[in-house]
Amino acid sequence: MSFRSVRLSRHLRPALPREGHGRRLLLSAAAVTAAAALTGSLAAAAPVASPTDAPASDQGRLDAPVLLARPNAGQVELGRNMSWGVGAAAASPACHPTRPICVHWTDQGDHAVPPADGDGDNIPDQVEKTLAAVNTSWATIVGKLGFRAPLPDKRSPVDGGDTRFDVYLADTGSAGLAGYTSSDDARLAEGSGYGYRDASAFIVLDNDYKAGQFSRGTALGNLRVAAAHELFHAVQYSYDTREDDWMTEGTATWVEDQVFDGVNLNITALQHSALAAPLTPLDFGRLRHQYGSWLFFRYLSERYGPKIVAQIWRLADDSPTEISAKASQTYSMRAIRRAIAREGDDFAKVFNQFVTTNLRPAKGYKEGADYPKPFSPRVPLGPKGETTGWLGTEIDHLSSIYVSFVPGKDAPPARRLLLRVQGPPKGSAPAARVIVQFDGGRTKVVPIKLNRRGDGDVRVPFGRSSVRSATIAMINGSTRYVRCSTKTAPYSCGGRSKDDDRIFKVRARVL
Ligand SMILES: [Ca+2]
Ligand SMILES: [Ca+2]
Ligand SMILES: [Ca+2]
Ligand SMILES: [Ca+2]
Repeated sequence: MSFRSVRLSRHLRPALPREGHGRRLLLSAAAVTAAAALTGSLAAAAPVASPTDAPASDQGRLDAPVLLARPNAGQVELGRNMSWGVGAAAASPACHPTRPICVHWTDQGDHAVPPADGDGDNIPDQVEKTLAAVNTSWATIVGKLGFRAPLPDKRSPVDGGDTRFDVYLADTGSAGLAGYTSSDDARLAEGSGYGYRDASAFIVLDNDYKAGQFSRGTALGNLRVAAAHELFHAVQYSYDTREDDWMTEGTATWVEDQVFDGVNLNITALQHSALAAPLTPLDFGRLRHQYGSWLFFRYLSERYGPKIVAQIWRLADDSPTEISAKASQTYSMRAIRRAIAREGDDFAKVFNQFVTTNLRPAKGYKEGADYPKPFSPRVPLGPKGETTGWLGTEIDHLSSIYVSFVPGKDAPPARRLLLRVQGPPKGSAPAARVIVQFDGGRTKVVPIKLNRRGDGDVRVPFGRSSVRSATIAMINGSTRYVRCSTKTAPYSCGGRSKDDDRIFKVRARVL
C-alpha cells in the first residue's frame, strides 16, 4: 500500500472515521490518512451474514446456557431451533473404545449424514471421521495441554445413554454455524441453588461440512477445527460457563491450531484482531473480534508455551475445584494478569511487546508470514528542522496506533529524529515505543520513558542513507475496569474501562 505524501496540519481538525465498533480518530493529516485506509480495509473485511461465508471459526456458543431437551421419544431437540425431528439411526451412537466420547447421528430427514460407509460396518464414514477428530482434539487438549476434561453429564435429564460426552450431528451449516456447544446440566436450571458456574456440556457438529455451506477450506479441515473448537467450549464449561466472550471464543479459536496445525482456517479471524484493527480493544467481545483475539493467546503460547492458556483457565475457574475462594469469580483479564505474573512478567510490559511484535508478524510469529500486517500511515519528513506538529488521536483501553516516519528525498543523509509524546497520566498505563527499521532489515525497538503525566521524548536514528522508517506505537494498556458484571459493555468482567477515549499526541522533528 502506498500513500501520497501529505502536508501535515499543525492544528487539529476533527475527522470521524470509524474502526470496528466505532473508535473515533481525531485529527491530523496522518491520522486522517490512516483512518481512510482503515475504513478501506474494514470494508473489505466487512462482517458477512450468509452461512456460505461463515468462517470455520465462527462457531456458536450459547451466551447463557439453558436447559435443552435431548433425545426423547424419537424426537431430538438440539437447541438453537435445531431438531432432528426423527429418531437416531439404528447403529447410533458410535463410541470411542477407550475415551468417553459418543457420536450420535440420524439417517433420515434434513439432518441425515451422508450414507457412505467404506468399511461396511453400518457406521457412516462421516461419523467415523467425526469421532476421530473429537478424539484427537481430546488427546491434545486434555492429554497434552493439561486442560480439564468435559464433565460427565450425570445431571442431565437425558444423557445420551450414559455419562460419556455426547456429540450430535445435524445440519448446523444451514444455520450458518460450523457447530455449537450447549448444556442441559440440571445445576444450571433456575432455582437449582447451585453456587458455582461449572456444568457438563454436549456439542453439535455439522452433518457433512459440504462445500456449499462452508466456502473456505476442505470438508475435513472444517470438521477438524470445528471439533477442536466445540470440544474446547465443553472443556471451558468444566471451569466456568459464563466467562467473558472474548476469552471463551479467543481461546477456542486458538486451540484449533494447537490441535490441527495444518488447517489454518483461524487465520481468517485475524481480520478482527490487533493486527488488522489495533484501535479496537483486545477484549472487545462482539463483531467477530471475540474470535480475532486468539492472536493474543497465540502470542502468549509462543512466548511461554501453550500450557499458559491452561493456567489462565485454572485461574479463571469458578467450579468447586477452584484453586482458592479468592479465585472465585475471577474474570478473563484478571486471570491473564495473574498467569503472566506467575511467569515473572508484568501484563503491561507483555502487552506493549505484543503490540511491538505485531508490527512485523512475519518475524514475530511462527506462522506470521500468513497473517495480515497492521496498517501504519507513512509520514515523509524532509530537511533538517521539519516537524509534523502535534498529531493526536483517542485510544481506548488495550488498543494502539502505529505511525511511521520515513526519511524523505530532502532528508539529510545522517540525521536523528526527535519524537515527543503526550499521553494520559501514568495510572492509565500509557506506553510508547519506537521501532526503527534500518536498510537491510535490522530493527531496533526504543521505548519512550513517559513521566507521571504521560509525557516523554526520545531521539532515534533517521538518516536517509541508513534508516527505512521509524514507527511509533502509542499504546493504551489499561486493565482498570468499573461496574463489573453490569454487562454495560462487551469487555472483560462485563464492565467498562476506566480509561477509554484517552488522548495521545506525538510530534516528530528532524534534528
Ligand atoms: Ca463405517
Ligand atoms: Ca452422555
Ligand atoms: Ca451440513
Ligand atoms: Ca498452523
